[in-house]
Amino acid sequence: MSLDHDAILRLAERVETAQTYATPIRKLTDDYPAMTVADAYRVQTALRRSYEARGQRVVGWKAGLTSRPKMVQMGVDKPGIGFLTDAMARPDNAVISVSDLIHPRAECEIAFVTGADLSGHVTREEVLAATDYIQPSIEIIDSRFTGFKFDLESVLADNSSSARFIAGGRPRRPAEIDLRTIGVVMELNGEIAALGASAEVLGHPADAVVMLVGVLHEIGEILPAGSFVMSGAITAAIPVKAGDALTARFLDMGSITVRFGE
Ligand code: OOG
Ligand code: MG
Repeated sequence: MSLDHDAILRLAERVETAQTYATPIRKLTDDYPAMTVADAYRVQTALRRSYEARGQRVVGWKAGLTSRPKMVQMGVDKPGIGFLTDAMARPDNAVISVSDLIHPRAECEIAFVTGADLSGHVTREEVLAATDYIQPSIEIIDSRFTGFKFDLESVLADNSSSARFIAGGRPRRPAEIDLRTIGVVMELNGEIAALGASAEVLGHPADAVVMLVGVLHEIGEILPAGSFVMSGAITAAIPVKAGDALTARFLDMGSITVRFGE
């Protein structure tokens, strides 16, 4: 850590303003080149506290940059995490407004819903044992940085580009399904836009939850029972705009559809 407390609060405010008004900003390391990953998570924590002070509730967490297609697309080679609040949730079949987003992109992810606390250094088996069910999800990300270009420190401070998320499809118990071989197809306006399989996510999506719980430990948090956890995009993210319809189909787990409007 290298930034003082005032700088952390200033950066959190800068990010919150960009998120609230959908106005792009320079990446934070342009002005604070000494910023570390630990500083970035301090900014993310200040942002989380500010949203909570405004009445939003943290309902879960997301892992990001956990697949090779995402790392290649974004030019970042390490995963990270972000928080999810009730205000970011949208239902299946929702029309998602894009006028309060800068340059949204859609991702398909395997989500975990936990039934027991997880903390510290956990194993894949411990994650699976603590998982009530897994479920399809779509994440709408929206980097607050100009041109959707960032480095690891900047994107973590921007809550890992979190914007909206949708859960749907058919929930499955982790023991019923091979979590590595879930095929996914993303259709944009009826055309196949991306496809992949869940093993793209760190070899096994539960390992993204292992990583996430480890980062939570480093920032002094645990993953409480009842959390909704997204394990990270399986394919590269797809840019979306008003008028688009996106369907994510998950093998043996149903599908989720969202439409985008002004
Ligand atoms: C960072 C967030 C990535 C994922 O699922 O990989 C992410 C970004 O690409 O803007 O949510
Ligand atoms: Mg994501």
